[in-house]
Amino acid sequence: MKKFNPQMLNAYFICGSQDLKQDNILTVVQKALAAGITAFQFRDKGPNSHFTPDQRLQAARQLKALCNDYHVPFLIDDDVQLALKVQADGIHVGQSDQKITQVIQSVGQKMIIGYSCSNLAEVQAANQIDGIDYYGCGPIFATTSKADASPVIGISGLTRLVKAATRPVVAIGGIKTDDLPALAQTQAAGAAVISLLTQSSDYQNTVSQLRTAAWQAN
Ligand code: TZP
Ligand code: MG
Repeated sequence: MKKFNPQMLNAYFICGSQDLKQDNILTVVQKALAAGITAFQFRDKGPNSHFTPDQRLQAARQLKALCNDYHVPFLIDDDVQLALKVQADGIHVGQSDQKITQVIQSVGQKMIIGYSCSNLAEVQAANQIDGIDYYGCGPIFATTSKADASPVIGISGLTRLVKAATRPVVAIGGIKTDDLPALAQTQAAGAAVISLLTQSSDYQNTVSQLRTAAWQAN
């Protein structure tokens, strides 16, 4: 059964092996969970991933168990087969991943479904599709964590997308703690971050700032 709650978007951590230099992903995610993240997405892909497909599967199983211990939803980026195999709590898909309507058909009843939308046309099209739980909108600012990121939309772009969206929106891309008040003012439901946490020297403090921004209550 899917158990989506918009508050899970408040402090949404995304990570894969490509985002870490020497650290073990289990150690990093454990620290983030202990600090209070509200959702975790395993996004392991691209030429800089350290994992073979078998290692990725093993890591996904271990990360799912870890998130389970903390009662935090475990989502997988893009890979529907992997998500089904490890019985992930959710799947996040982009515009150029497997078609969203197919994803909904494969997992819709049992998994939380997130969908990336980076412009008004994408939000309006997504609004017409039943079964999506939330939109990931961005990149808000320049990011070095995603090579093929869409053009930056800024706070003004995010404001437009949140207004048009019929679902909760999590902001993504280049987000720093100083940006959180402005992001929350757009009535977004939270922030999704990679480097803000992987480069943080104080996970407790960073996650607490993410959690306590004045996000849209829903
Ligand atoms: N999608 C849009 S921007 C982005 C993704 C996965 C990367 C976000 O990483 P960071 O380090 O928080 O900018
Ligand atoms: Mg994707």
